[in-house]
Amino acid sequence: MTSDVLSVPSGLLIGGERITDGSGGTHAHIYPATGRPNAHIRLAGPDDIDRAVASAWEAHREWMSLTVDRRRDLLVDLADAVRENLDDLARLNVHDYAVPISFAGNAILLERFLRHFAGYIDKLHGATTPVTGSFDINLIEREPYGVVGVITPWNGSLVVSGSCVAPALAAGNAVVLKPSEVAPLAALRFGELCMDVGLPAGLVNVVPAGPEGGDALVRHPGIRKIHFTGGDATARKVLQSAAANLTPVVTELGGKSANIIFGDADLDAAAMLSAHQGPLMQSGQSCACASRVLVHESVHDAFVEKFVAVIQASTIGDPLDPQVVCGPVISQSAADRILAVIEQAVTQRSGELIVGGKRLGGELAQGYYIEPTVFIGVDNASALAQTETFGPVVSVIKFSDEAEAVRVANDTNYGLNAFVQTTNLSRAHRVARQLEAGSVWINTFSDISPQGPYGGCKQSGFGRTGGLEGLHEFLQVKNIRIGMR
Ligand code: TXE
Repeated sequence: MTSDVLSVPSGLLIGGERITDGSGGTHAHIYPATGRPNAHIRLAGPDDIDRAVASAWEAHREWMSLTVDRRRDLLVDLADAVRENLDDLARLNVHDYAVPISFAGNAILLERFLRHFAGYIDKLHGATTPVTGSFDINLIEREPYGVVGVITPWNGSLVVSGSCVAPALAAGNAVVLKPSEVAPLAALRFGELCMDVGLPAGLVNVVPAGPEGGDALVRHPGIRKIHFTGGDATARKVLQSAAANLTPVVTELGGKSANIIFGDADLDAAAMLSAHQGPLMQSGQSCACASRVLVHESVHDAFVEKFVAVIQASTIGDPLDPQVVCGPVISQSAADRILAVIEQAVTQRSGELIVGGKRLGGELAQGYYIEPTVFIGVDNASALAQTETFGPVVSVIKFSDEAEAVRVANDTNYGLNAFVQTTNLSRAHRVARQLEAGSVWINTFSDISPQGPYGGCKQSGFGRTGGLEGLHEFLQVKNIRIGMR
């Protein structure tokens, strides 16, 4: 199981330059599939953040001095460069967080977001309105913030970067992108592509950093908006720090998504989707993990049998093996935390453990591998069903009617995604409108697209990425009134 890393900049990208002496110290990047370091990353400290913000302001002014068609074409060039380097980016995704190469191709979303939002640049327009009681002219304009900070989690850093950086640039902003210290590699490569295609130096600065560097970014007076993606615990710290300058923040947080299997569902399709959207995809380390599977009593046993069969037939192992669909979890501490969740659920009889529950040994012993794990008969009030596990652990809960399914699905502090498996069109629409979730996926995976606004409600955050809503997050409205006396 190799962990040799492709050549990546082991530094920061600030103002179009590679800074190898970041003041945030050096982070030994551990490859989760082997438990061994595969890169040493210089992290940004507060002074590096300050340099990045200053260079971003210069780049913003240069970016806005270009015509809309020139900005559009540069973003299209960046999308082309991402497509040309997709294999490299996918492999760096693997080296970042050991996501299986079979899934790492989701880096294509970065290209899709860039190409999609490039298309807005020469179409962004304002409006004029009449004025009550006057013949003045009233203009409504949408303007960029100037410099925005984007903070991304370790999982799906390219997808999250794409969903934030693309609209931010299209709106006219410069960006200081802070990937997680745990997964900086692919983001740094993306930063290099920004330089290669000729974006103004400093338009996209990539500054891997931990909490200290992240906090310095949030508190920086030169940062006019923050887009944060991560856990709700960290989000609370970010919001407290952002209060210092009353900096607006968008938050994309965790989830505990319900996946409702109705009696009329195609059980084979539902079992396949539930297994991959549940414990298998990114080893359940996804905000969109369908971690609570609600099954109608009429099909419960038949579904569970099929569900377990799909999981047990899946290949777990080396992320660089194209046959592998489930890799390790991100770290030793994550493995310890997830195993403790499983142990607590067994001890407290939160449900019946029917599959998995242990760390994998043998040739996988060096990596942080946990068996995909399924509990049935789970009490939705238990910690197992209420707390985001962020690992390959799912809870199966039986329900008897639609109203109960909706009630249980909504009985959570989160509200990011929900999934519905049914062949009844009326039920699909009826249930989708009752579910407290920012995104509802009916008979399909959470296949994020640039057109669909993505985000949560309740403690899954606020604000959106994608769609026109995602673009407007990076624009602020100005009203201009011209007196015609
Ligand atoms: O999050 P963390 P992680 C969520 C997922 C899970 C979490 C896991 O549900 O809850 O993210 O990702 C930086 N000030 N989503 O462990 O620890 C940190 O360096 C400023 C939801 O990475 O919250 C990292 O870059 N920044 C998502 C980022 O915050 C700070 C999809 C997130 O770190 C900081 C993917 C501080 N004080 C994961 N402390 C979605 N909704 O789309 C840390 N950071």
